[in-house]
Amino acid sequence: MKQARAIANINIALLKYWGKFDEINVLPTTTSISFVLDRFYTITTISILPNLKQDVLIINNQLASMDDHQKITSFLDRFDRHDYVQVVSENHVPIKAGLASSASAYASIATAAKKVFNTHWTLSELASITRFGSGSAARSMFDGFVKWNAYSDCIEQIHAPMLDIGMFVVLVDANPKKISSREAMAITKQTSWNYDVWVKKSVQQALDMEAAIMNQDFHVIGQLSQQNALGMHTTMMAADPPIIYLSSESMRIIHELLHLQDQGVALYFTMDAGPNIKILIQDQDREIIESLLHQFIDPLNLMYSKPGKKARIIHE
Ligand code: 2P0
Repeated sequence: MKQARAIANINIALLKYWGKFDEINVLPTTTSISFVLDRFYTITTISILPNLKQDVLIINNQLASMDDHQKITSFLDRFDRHDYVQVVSENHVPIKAGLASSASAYASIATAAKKVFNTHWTLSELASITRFGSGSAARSMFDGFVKWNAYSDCIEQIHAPMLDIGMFVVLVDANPKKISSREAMAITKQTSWNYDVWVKKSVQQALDMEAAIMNQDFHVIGQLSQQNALGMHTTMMAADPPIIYLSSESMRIIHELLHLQDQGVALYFTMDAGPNIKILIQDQDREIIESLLHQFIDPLNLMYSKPGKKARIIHE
């Protein structure tokens, strides 16, 4: 029996990927920039077992749905393999709640698959393949700040020191979302009247974000990140039918955070394809900001994470 086990963290985009220029080749319309969070991860073990007549996929102790089975099997077929495998994936992420569990899932599957199928790809080639599982997963393959350029299949680390930052995740609702990111971004791109404006704006934001990362400028990074996320959500709301991931509880928290910002508290927020809110801070401010957040967020729904590491093999 041959086996490989890999771990991958979720990543949170400071500039978002929301729409494909080319759906078949998974090429994004915008440059996205992210970093991984060490608190949320997926561990995947892939085993080549004798006598398998098809792939066996177990996610969180349950057989994968038909849909997931088909997606993961076709993803594994990209590895020029000669065996069926057993894939056992454990998600340590609230599934499908806009915390990008598909990113850590596919990044860990890709990393374990490369090892078990003995595929001779560079990390860059592997990351590029990973995007076919889930676009955002490709960004979990690197340390530090990671960039995926618009119209490109190239995902790479930005070579700059990591800032001493952290992120609070506010869990607003851990239920599965009603519409997948894949479907929602396609509807947004096709129908939203302000989608092109957001894409155009993101060109300058990407240049500014990269410069801010090079300059280690936390405030510019935070401001750009917040503007970009709010912009992404306005494109969804302007779609037909409108896509609204943010709930009334998300909005209540956003108003409280804006109020803290007005008072000079150094925090910035971002939201993905779900109602949860992520709050970017400098790690040195953690204690004071946490006590401020506790005034309007149940501590049970608040989780803090530092930046994590790239996807990697943990056991063979
Ligand atoms: C991101 N999201 O940049 C954005 C922000 C969600 C909101 O990437 O179709 O699940 O599999 O490539 O990777 C979620 O999109 O979409 C995502 P597919 P994916 O993190």
